[in-house]
Amino acid sequence: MRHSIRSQTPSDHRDTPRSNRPARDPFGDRSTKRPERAVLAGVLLPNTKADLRNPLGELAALAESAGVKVVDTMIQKRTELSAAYALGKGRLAELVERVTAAQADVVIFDNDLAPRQIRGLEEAVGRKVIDRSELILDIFASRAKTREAQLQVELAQLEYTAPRLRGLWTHLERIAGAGGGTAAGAVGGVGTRGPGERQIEIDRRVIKERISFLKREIAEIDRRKQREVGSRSDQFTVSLVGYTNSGKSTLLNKLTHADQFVANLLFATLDTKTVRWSLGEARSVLLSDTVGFIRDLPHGLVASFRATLEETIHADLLLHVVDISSTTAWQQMESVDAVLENLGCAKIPQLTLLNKVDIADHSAMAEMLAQHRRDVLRISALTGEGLDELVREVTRRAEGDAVDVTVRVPHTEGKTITELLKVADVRERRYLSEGVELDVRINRSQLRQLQGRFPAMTVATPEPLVDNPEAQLDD
Ligand SMILES: Nc1nc2c(ncn2[C@@H]2O[C@H](COP(=O)(O)OP(=O)(O)OP(=O)(O)O)[C@@H](O)[C@H]2O)c(=O)[nH]1
Ligand SMILES: [Mg+2]
Repeated sequence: MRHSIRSQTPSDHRDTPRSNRPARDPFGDRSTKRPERAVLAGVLLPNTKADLRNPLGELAALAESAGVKVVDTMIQKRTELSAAYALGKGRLAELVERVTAAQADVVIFDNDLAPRQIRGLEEAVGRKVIDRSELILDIFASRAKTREAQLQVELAQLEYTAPRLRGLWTHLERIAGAGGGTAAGAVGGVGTRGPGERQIEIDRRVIKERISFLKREIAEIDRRKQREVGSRSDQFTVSLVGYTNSGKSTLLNKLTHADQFVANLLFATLDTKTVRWSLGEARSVLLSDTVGFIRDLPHGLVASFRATLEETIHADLLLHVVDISSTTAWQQMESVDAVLENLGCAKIPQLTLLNKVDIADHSAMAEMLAQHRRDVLRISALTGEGLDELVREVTRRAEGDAVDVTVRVPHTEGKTITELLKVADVRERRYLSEGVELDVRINRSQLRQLQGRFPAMTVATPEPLVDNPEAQLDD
C-alpha cells in the first residue's frame, strides 16, 4: 500500500505503539516498484549557506539517499519566503506546470517551511510537499537500525511534524465542519467513524502521550550511555566528527581494521561505534565513529541524538574530517563547528583532517583551510596517505600529560597490576620480597585514579605529580 500524507496520521500509532512509525512519512512504503519522482524547489535567500554554483546539489544528494528520483529543479531568488507559498505567485504557476510536465509525485523544498506554506503549496500544486528537514528526518528513519536510533528519530519526527499535524487537523476540522465525520474519514483515512472533532482530540492526546513515552525511554538510554562512557574515562578517547560523507567510517576502517559500513550516501552511519586503535609500542586509545552532520540539521535531531553522541561529547581529542574534494568544504567545516558548539564540544582539542587529497583537484582550498586553522593534516583515508603522521600526532597528544614513575604493588594485589597494565606503558618489572616494582609511563589523571582505587599501591615519583597550581585546583 502506498500512503499519502493525508492517509497517515498519528492515530496509526495506537495500533503499533512501540514501532517506529513516523508521524508523517513523506515517501510512504518504499517497497513500491517505481521510485517516487520529485521536483526540487528552493528559494535562494541572501544569507544562504548553499553552494551558489549548484544551490540544489545537496538537496538532490539527500533525495537520492532517500531513494527518490529527481525529475526537475527550480530555484527562485528572493529576499524572504512569501508567507503563503514560499515562492512568488509567478514562480508558483511555473512550479505547477513543471510538476505536471514531469509527472512528479512530490515537491521537495530546500527551505524549511511553515505548516501554512506547506498547506498552501499542497493545495496549489496538488501534490505532497515536504521540506528539507522532513527529508533528512525521513532518511534517518529509514536508516535507523538500533532501537536507540529508532526512538531518537521518532521523537525528532513527532516534534518536528507536530505543528504540521496541527495544520492538518485544522484542515480536517474545516472539512469535518462542512461534511461531518465521513468527509474527515475520507480525507484522514484514519478509520474515523465518529465525528471529526473527536478523532482530532484523540489524535492530539495520542501524539502527546507518545512524545512523553519516547522522552522517558530516551532519558533512560541517556543515563545508561553516560554510565557506560563514564566507566571508560580513564582511557584516552578520540572521536571522529565531520560532515556526512566526509570519510569518517572509511578512516576508522583503515586505522583499526574495523568493518564499519561505508557508502557514497548521506548519513550512511547513524550510530556510534567505538573500537581500540593501536598506535604501536604497546600504546592504544579508543576511537569512535558516529553520525555525520549537515548544515541546518533539523531542530531537535541533535538533542534527540545526545546518547549517540555521548562518546563525542566526552572525547579527549576530536578528529574533524573534512572532504577537501568538495567545493563546499569550507561551509561544511563551519556547519560542523556550529553543531559541535551546540553540543558543548567547542573546547575539546581538535585536529582537522583534510581528507580525500587523492582526488582533490583544487589545492587552493586546502591551502586556505590550512591557513585558517591550527593543527591541520592532509590525508587520504582511501590510499592511506598522511596516516603515519596522524598516528604520530595522536600518540604525541595521548602521551601529552604522561609521567614516568616507579610504583610498588604488594604480591597480594594482582588486580592492581592488571588495571595498571591496561592504562600504562610498563618499561621494567622487578620482583622484590615485599611486592612487584614497576617503572611505568602513565597519564597523570590515570595515575591519580589508580591511586584512589588501589591505596595499597605506593608511588615513588621522580618528579612532582602536580606541577602547576591551577591543575591542583581542578582536582
Ligand atoms: N577518493 C576518496 N574517497 C574517499 C576517501 N575517504 C572516503 N571516501 C569515499 O567517500 C564516501 C563516504 O565515505 P564514508 O566513510 O561512508 O563517509 P562518512 O563520513 O562515514 O559518511 P556518513 O556516515 O554518511 O556521515 C565513500 O564513497 C568513500 O569511499 C578518500 O580519502 N578518498
Ligand atoms: Mg559513516
